[in-house]
Order: sequence, then C-alpha cells, then structure tokens
Amino acid sequence: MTKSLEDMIHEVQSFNTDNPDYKCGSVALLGRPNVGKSTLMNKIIGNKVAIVTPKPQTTRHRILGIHSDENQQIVFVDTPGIHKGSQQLNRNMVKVAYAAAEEADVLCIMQDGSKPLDRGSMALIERFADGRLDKPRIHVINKIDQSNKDRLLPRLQEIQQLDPDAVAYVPISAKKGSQVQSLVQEISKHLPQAQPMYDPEWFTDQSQKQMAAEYVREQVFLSMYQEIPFQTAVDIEEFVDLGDKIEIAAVILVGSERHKPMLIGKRGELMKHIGIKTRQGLEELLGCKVNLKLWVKVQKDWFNKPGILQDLGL
Ligand SMILES: Nc1nc2c(ncn2[C@@H]2O[C@H](COP(=O)(O)OP(=O)(O)OP(=O)(O)O)[C@@H](O)[C@H]2O)c(=O)[nH]1
Ligand SMILES: [Mg+2]
Repeated sequence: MTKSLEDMIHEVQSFNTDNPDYKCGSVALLGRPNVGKSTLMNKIIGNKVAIVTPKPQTTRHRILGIHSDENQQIVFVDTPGIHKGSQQLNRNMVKVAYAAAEEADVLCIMQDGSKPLDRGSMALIERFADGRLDKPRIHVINKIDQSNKDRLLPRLQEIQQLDPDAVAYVPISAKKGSQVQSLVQEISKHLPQAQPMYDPEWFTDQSQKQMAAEYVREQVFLSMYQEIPFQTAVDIEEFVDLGDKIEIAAVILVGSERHKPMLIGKRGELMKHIGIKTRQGLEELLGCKVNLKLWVKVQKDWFNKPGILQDLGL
C-alpha cells in the first residue's frame, strides 16, 4: 500500500545536513512517451507522485519527485514524453521536457527496452549525444521484465553506438523495481556536493490541489479511448480542507460538444465510475474522506488556445 500524504509529512526524518559531503542535484527523466519515466520516479520516491497510464502523453508538465536520505537529495524532474504533435499543447509539453534537460545536473534518457529502437528514439538519443548540453548522460533501458538477453544486448549496443560518451547504460524494470537501486547509485556518483534544496520531508513540489486534478485526469485517461483523453483537461474549482474531510469540485474540460456525452456515458455511468475511482485514490493519498463533485464543460479547442493553456498551467 502506498503511504498517505499525511503519513509522509509526519514521518519526520532528520538528516544531518551539516555533512560537508552531502550531495544534492536534479535529474531530468527524459524520453519518448510511454517509456516509463513516471513509473520510475514513483518507484524511487515510494509514492504516486505522478500519474501513470498505458496511454502515451500522460504526463503534461514538469513534476518533481524528491528523494532524500542521509547522504544525498536527488530531485527527479519527470517530464512529458518527447513527441511530435500538431497542437499547441503538444508543442508546450515538448518545450517543458527540453527546458528540464537544460536545467538539470544529470540527464536520464529512457527507452522502452521491450521494443526495437524506432527512428524517433534514435533521433532523441542523437540529439542529446551531440554534447551541446555538457552534462552526464545515463541511458536507462526500461521494461526488461518484458524482454530477454537476446533482445536486450543488441539494443544496449545500439544505444552505446549512438551515444558512446554517456556515463552509463542501465537496464531496469521500473515497474518491478529491478536494478532501480543500481540506477540511483549511478546517479549519485554524478551529483554535485551541495546542501538540500528542499525540506527532506517533502517528496514533491505539487500542491494537493494539483495532485487532485492529476488523479481525475488519470481516471479519464484510463476510462476513455481514441482522441478523447488527449483532448481533456481538469481544472479544480474548489478545494476545501474541513479537517476530517476535503471537498473538491473539479471541471473536466473537453474540446468538442460531441465528447461531452461520451465522457458522461449512458445515464451518467462513466462519470460516476471516474468519480468513484478518483475519490478512492485521493482518499488514500490525502489520508481522509473526500467529497468529489465532477462536471464536464465544453471549451472548444482549448488545447490550441494559449490563454486557456496558461490558466491550466500547461
Ligand atoms: N512491463 C513493464 N511496464 C512498465 C514498466 N515501466 C512502466 N511500464 C508501463 O508503461 C506504461 C507507461 O508508463 P508511464 O510511467 O506512464 O510512462 P511515461 O514515460 O511517464 O509516459 P508519458 O507520461 O506519456 O511520457 C504504463 O502502463 C506502465 O505501467 C516496466 O518496467 N515494465
Ligand atoms: Mg509520465
């Protein structure tokens, strides 16, 4: 079971930050959509900081996951998958990923090791391999639980050929946790000596309200098909903490009139399902009862409107 936000906050850990050898730095998690970046961050942090779904383009903004122990603080920066898309939203997402790479101390460039390297993945490796960003690059080959030695070895060699100057090539399974500790150790080697940037009790920079919006969107992604999830956003209109329970009112934005009835479902059943699943997840995260009200609102082509994207933090 994952720890509630409350548990994490009360789990006071006092690290000796007077330690002159203490290390602290940020690590950008980069890659094509769906390779497992958010899964890896959640695994290392030990909590669901970022939502995960089987659909590509799940992550839309930069999300911090903070791992602190007595020797180091690693600030993971989960990023949207790098892809080509015609909408303003897609272009903004890709910009976020490249900006995170510019700011980070270490780059983790991730591939789905269960599939052959496609042209997009190769281009991505080459883009970072050109050394324009003078930072240590670690190539992470994920989903090894769905691969085998015969397939993995040639993939590793291919990546090595595309980027021979990377500091490491680490095969992992983010989902199962295999080799994740070795990856953390490898990252540690490249962190600068510095005092922690964040309070060691924190595990993310997101507010509860932001996480609530993401939890609603996760359920929309899991429940809807075709283009609908990609043209849906969530805005929290009300978030009231009453001590023993939290009242949340969320609006689900859709980009066209015809998506509204599809999202609501027959007699509102789909919406009810999304509401129940979100509430269960939020109660576990927030450690208290949650009252959740959901509405669907049509905002034509919101994903191409800079003003709305800005309001949504996208
Ligand atoms: N079998 C297997 N599946 C994995 C592994 N890591 C992630 N997945 C699955 O891959 C899918 C995508 O995972 P995410 O963590 O959302 O991928 P992402 O790179 O963050 O995707 P975007 O946010 O869309 O860029 C989910 O269904 C995960 O459960 C792994 O190690 N093994
Ligand atoms: Mg993600």
